[in-house]
Amino acid sequence: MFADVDGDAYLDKVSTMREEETWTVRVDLATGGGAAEAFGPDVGAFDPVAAIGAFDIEGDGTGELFVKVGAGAYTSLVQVLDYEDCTITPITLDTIDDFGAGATAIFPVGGSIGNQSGLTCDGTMLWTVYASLFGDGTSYEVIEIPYTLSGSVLTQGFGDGAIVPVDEMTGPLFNCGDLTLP
Ligand SMILES: [Ca+2]
Ligand SMILES: [Ca+2]
Repeated sequence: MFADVDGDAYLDKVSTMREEETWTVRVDLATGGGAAEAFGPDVGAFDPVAAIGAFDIEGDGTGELFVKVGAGAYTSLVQVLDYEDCTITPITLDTIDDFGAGATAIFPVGGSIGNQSGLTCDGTMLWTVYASLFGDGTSYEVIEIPYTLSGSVLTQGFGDGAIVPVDEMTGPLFNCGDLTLP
């Protein structure tokens, strides 16, 4: 698929390929050059790894790479990677309570009627969205947690919760520009 990764307004090619047990995500710049990064052997064991595209999370002019690295029956796993100076770097998490700090930035997107997970981008931050249906089925509890990107680290901020009636839910699943899950 094509996306502007380096911010020069020319579309670059983002692709994934498998060599034996290892998946690689690869960027070929429109102007020549590029980069590749291999995922660990535990990634893509059951599902094909697929490039979703690029979106500029923090608005610095260069796109971050979004790659589907796994999927269950209802949920996909989306990994976010940084592209900078011909190098692809997996983005890691810095969390408030240090639980999960340093972990690779991989987020669930999808879910069932009862529980949904998603990602939202507002041009300055990335938000994780979790919605769970109350037992009476009339409304969701929606929790949004912001992450600020600096270099190749996403730093977690304090989350916000809201109660949203079922008929006002618009499906918070994946709202980062034109990106759609493959
Ligand atoms: Ca470009
Ligand atoms: Ca960026």
